[in-house]
Amino acid sequence: MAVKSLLRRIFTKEKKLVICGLDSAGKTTMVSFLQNGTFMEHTPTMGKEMTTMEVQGIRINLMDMGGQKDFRDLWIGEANSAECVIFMIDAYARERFSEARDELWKLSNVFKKKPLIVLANKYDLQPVAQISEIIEILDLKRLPSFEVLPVSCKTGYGIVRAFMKIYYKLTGKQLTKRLSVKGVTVFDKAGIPLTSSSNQDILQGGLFSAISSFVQESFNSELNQLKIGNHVIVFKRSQNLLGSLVLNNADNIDPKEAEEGLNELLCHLEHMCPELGSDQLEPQKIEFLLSQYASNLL
Ligand SMILES: Nc1nc2c(ncn2[C@@H]2O[C@H](COP(=O)(O)OP(=O)(O)OP(=O)(O)O)[C@@H](O)[C@H]2O)c(=O)[nH]1
Ligand SMILES: [Mg+2]
Repeated sequence: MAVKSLLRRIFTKEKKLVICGLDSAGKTTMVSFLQNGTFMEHTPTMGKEMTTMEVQGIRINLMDMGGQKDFRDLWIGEANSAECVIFMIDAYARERFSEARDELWKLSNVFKKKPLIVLANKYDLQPVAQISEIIEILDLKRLPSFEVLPVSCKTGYGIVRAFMKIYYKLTGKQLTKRLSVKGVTVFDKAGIPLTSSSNQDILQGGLFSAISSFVQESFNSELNQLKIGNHVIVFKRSQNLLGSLVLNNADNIDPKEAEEGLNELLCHLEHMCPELGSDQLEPQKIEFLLSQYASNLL
């Protein structure tokens, strides 16, 4: 890389992230989930495609590499000039693991000098390979440093956690703490709770009944916050659903930020459940989608 462009990158806080992996691993789906907050279908990437994101003052140039055989020769050049490389693997496609290993090891010289993050994608499907199995099959223990993280670029499972790790490897800075929500509940149009997710037993007993009865009684009111004891409960409505988040007063979370997080979740659920538009509800589907996406909020 030329001196001037190297210096420009250091001084403008510009970082390059490259995402490689076999065709159909889900690389472009990941990039678009990061941009849109939900799943979208894409055509295969021809060659490579660059996307730029600005995250907490750092400009990230994300190079999404085409995974088809014809484009794999392009990976090494891009990986060499990146600060961090992601290798994505379809954790459901066991029959392609050895092909993935061979392609990953063609980049091994790159990983002697810079961090490798392996994203084990499609963790919404069953049965997926466990992380230990992926480490074994890709022979990762022979590399000086690596990290393997499970994600689903369809449901959003693990996306925030993975991005926080990637951001740290890329910039050496921690992303500001995520929401730290205590519990999240989704209700239907009539205010009937469909499903909850929490990282403690917080949604059992009194607090949950209080939230549910509040939603039932004031479903059409404009009220979007409630204080109960040490907790703040934030409500948000979408076209066909209503969501609530329980926050701990002591955590000092900006309720506006919590509302934004809740809104993103509801938009994702509405987008993934088009049947809601014709007044059909599949509670099990919503339950699964919430359990996967909740990893981004809790
Ligand atoms: N079930 C499931 N499907 C996924 C997931 N991520 C991506 N897919 C699907 O996998 C297929 C390939 O996704 P892409 O993002 O186009 O794959 P890619 O790695 O960019 O492929 P190339 O551009 O050819 O290298 C699409 O049909 C996606 O809908 C996931 O997490 N779960
Ligand atoms: Mg692609």
